[in-house]
Amino acid sequence: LDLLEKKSHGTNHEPNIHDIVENPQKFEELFVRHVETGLGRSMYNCDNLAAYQAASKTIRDALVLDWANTQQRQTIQDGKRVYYLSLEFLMGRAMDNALINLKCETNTRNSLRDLGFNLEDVLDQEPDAALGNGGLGRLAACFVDSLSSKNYSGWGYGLSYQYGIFKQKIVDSYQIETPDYWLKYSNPWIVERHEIQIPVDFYGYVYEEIDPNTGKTKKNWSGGERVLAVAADFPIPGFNTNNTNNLRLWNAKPTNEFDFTKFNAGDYQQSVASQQRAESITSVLYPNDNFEEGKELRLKQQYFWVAASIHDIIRRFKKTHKAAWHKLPDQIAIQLNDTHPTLAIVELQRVLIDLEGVEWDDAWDIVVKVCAYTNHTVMLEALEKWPVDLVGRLLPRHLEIIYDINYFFLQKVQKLYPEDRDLLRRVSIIEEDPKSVRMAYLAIIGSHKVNGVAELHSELIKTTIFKDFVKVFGKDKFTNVTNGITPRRWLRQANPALSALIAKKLEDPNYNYLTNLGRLKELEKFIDDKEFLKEWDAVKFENKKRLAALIKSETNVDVDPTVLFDIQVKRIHEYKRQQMNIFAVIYRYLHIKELQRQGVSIEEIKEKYYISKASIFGGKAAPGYYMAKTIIHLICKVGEVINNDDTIDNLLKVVFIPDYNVSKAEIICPGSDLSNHISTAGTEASGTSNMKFALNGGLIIGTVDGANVEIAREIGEENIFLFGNLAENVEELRHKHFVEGVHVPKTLQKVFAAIEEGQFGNPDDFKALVDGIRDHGDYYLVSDDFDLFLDAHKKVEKTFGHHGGDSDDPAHLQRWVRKSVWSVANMGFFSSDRCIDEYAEDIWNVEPSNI
Ligand code: H53
Repeated sequence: LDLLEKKSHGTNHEPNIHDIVENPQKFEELFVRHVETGLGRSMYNCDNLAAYQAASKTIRDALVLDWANTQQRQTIQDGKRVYYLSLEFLMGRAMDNALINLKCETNTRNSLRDLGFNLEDVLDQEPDAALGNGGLGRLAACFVDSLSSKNYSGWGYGLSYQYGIFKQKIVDSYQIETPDYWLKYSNPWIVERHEIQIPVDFYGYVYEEIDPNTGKTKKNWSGGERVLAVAADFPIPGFNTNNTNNLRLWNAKPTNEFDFTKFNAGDYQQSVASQQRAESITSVLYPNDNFEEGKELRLKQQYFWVAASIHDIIRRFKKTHKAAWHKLPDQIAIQLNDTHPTLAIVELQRVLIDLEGVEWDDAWDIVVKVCAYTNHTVMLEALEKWPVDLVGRLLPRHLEIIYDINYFFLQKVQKLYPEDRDLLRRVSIIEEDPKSVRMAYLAIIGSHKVNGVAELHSELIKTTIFKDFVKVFGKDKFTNVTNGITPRRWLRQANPALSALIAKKLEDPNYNYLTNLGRLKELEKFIDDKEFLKEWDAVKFENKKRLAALIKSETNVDVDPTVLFDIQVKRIHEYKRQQMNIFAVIYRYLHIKELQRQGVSIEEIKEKYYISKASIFGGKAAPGYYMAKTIIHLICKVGEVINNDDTIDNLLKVVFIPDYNVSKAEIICPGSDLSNHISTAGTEASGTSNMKFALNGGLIIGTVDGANVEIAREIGEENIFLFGNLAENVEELRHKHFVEGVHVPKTLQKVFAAIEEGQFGNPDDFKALVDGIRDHGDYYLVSDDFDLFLDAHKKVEKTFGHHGGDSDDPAHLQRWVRKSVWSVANMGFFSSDRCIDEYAEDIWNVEPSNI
């Protein structure tokens, strides 16, 4: 420890982060060295991209020392470690975040200026690390930030996809997907660990042999195809601490074990080709959100990642604890982010019984104590089920173990409920027709805790999809950890002006409130301070201008920053109901046109009916999801018509921002007046963009769903526009649709009529969308919630008033800005730091390490 102490104070030769923070010359010197020797360029032809790479390398080199020290300290302290297994980490950009967490933004800005660069332009060169689809992947990214910032010893394990989530282009109002080769210029934030190579086997067969030590027969697996997992590490800096954890992503590489049979048969090309196939395992992220496609390569990805991670975790444990397996649950917690890593349960059991010779019962006891599972959805199409045949072919030994786990589990169930024969069928890991492995059930059985991600959701899983398991295990196994977001990225980084204003009011020049977000509550003191409300509103206005500039550059549409910005950005999904939003926009437009026809002037319309607004959309549709793509097409076509109607002044604009991603979200979230979180009640497990918008002072229009419920509780129901049918009524309404047919309200009928008349292009393009509601049961209850949605919007407009960007408007300040301040003051609960503390206490049983 003394040695570490010395090193972290910079007595070794390498510069550490503190040198760079305190000494701009040092930064400049290192920067130039990276340009000249690392990149092989001269300072005379160093462009922004090269500057980004050199600056990143400079910061990273320093960070790597904190990181190495952290790892050594954690090894010496030998406390319990947390491993967060997630198939997705939607990290976004790293450099800006590192500057903020390491508190060297100002120095870097100044140094870069001295060298002739502008920090923002340099930051803009970085491609997003977009190794995730949406909420689930971004949550994992927020969690690793919090693990570091709160001084936990916690690593992330994932896959290093060559291609992240596709890039979305809008061509002729349609979504087009293009590949995201994000590693084009190599990534300065990745530390390739070529020495960490773990062989992972697939296929093959199982055989029995006599264990020479015990004389008993034991099972063994001989794999038929071997791939190497090679580590690529991302250091994860904490805010205001030198605790720097690791995010380890695996790359698939061919082994050097050349296929000599093929080679000797003269088929050199083939033998090389089959080697190359190895790399395909980590080549691409599956682009579905809340939907499982069931492709063999996906299962291969899952096992590859899980096997490498378990092996790495066990190797680290054995270094200190040898074969003291009973200590494993005191040393290691593994969190399964959704069912994607469920095979970790099976792999850990296999390692213990087949490779380490632990008895089944002892091993299983350890596995269950180590693992915990987070569920993120109740939607059936998102729950993973793998065909038994496929699992048996790819992982023959694992299938046997799954059957054994199931056998012992069903025995237990039978003892508990001998008279309920059907229960066995219902809770079996194996579904009979078609024969498949229910991964969620396996995850529950192999974990000591199962959590949902918002209160409502955690209650729902206990009464619907996992009801029988509550009966078997008791309700204490099921718990809730409401999601959160990291305030470092989603306040400080996304909204420098607002975070500075807050720091000023809290008299916290070092921004310590960012790791103690409850302090926001102190803003309530200023709620009657008119000058403060004006300052607050002025920040929002600047952020809206920044967003308007993004919209201009992305869509070439001019939006007036003084109008209400009404935003819905998230993955496109029927359950999230972007279709309901665009239908409401159409209704508004038709009504405006109707009023115009009656001779009402634009001024009068503004006076009596509608305030001016811009409806802003963004989000990707899964490439194979026809309905979602249709919704995008409709939004774009409606935008085309409305934005080109020069008779309506600035009353209404509709834009679709292409390629919504983390770095765009950082501009979009601070720029909202209002954002939409309008999923059918009971379908959105939590939602996290609701939190991002609210933390940035935007108000919310939303259904009584997911975390909206808790946001309303925290900030006060009078500060959120809630509407719509409740989760408890959804089943009944669906049944009613089925029995009586769907009742489409007059308002929505008008919208459908306009679409079918061809006002927004070829009506055939939208047939499935309209028919799905009117004639095919309206599964997502758009018809039931539509008028309630319109009413809620009326309330929004009354509250917002005719603001016109004029900060002196007392009515606007009193009605709207006050709500904005009050909301932010009460958003402290939604920090992902709070989530991590809850996981640590209730599920992992770990404490922050001593720094
Ligand atoms: O996970 C988020 C939730 C959100 C939920 C989302 C999610 C995915 O992004 C992908 C698959 C899945 O099953 C769930 O839809 O409500 O906020 C993080 O928990």
